[in-house]
Amino acid sequence: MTTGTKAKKPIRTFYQEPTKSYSPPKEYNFGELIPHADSGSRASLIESLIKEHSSTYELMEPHLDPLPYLNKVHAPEYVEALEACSKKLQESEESNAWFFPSVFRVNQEFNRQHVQSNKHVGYYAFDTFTPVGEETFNQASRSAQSAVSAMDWMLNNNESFAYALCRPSGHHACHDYFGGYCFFNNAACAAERALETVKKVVILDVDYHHGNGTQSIYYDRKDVFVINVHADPAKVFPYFAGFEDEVGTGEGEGFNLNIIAEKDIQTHDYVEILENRVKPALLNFKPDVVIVSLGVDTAATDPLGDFGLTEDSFEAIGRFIKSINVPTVTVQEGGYDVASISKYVHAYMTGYLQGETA
Ligand code: SP5
Ligand code: ZN
Repeated sequence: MTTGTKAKKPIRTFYQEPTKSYSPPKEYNFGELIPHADSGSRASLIESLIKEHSSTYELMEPHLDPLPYLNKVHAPEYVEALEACSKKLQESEESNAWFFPSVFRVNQEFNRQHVQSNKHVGYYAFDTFTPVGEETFNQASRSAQSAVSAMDWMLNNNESFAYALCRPSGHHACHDYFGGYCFFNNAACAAERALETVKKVVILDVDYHHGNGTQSIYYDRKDVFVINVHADPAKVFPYFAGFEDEVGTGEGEGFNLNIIAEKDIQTHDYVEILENRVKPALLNFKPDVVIVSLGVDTAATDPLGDFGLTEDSFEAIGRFIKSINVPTVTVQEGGYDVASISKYVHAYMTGYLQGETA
């Protein structure tokens, strides 16, 4: 039998219902309320993938308790505060209650940690457009559960690829504060599961936005090398992190790599960054496992981003990942062109699978 006729393994996809009902209604946009970009309709991503390409994806049940990993990546009092906030909202009179933080701890002289009411959750927040709802804690925990389960499954079964279809996203979530539509850092939780078995992990973040949370969690560590390709933070969110001179600190110095891509960037230049800048650094590190934080808000059609990537670009990114030849868990991050996100994710997976026989 030739390898050409060998049936390809499906993409093992870790995902847990329900998530459509989880839909922040609005976000602040410079003084105005607009429909929230992380709308419940983003959850249709999975339906589209499964319905349109049923032989390519195999739905897997997330099986691993995420709590130990949440408490490792995040401050336990932060995890508790988020749980308490969602619970208080459930107990409130209002149905489908959402709390928008608007008072933050920043660097104030006095910062009393007393999260007794949901109104205090701003202690753990860094922006106004990431509201907390009744289902936020559950949904964010399940999202992390998909990520740790994908990693656990891949390592336990000696497999080389798995996909965690996470929502909400994770890469803006820091050790003890949330923002950028993210609460728990799903990629970091997966990294912590990996480190129980292996020694060195790369997190490659290709979301349009810089993954400030992932960077900050691993900034002083040399066992997790964080590589980010993203839009210029001088111009776009998260504004205060993601510059190229941020290279890590202490033991972690040299194990954080930020690469800023220009507005309107297209396939050729994007792949050149991956091949010429990401690949040598990544391979030189000799990771046992790679985690890809896959945002498809780099697409030309994305309402938040201003990159110029197309379906072909995502295929090329998938082929690139395969060419790295290291076991990989792909974790879903952003992507807000709801009508096309499944097309972009599928293109990435197609590229990966093509790479397999190339
Ligand atoms: C996971 C992820 O991709 N989070 C991104 C959060 C970025 N939020 C920036 C929102 C500010 C811009 N307001 C939207 C205007 C839409 N036209
Ligand atoms: Zn993003």
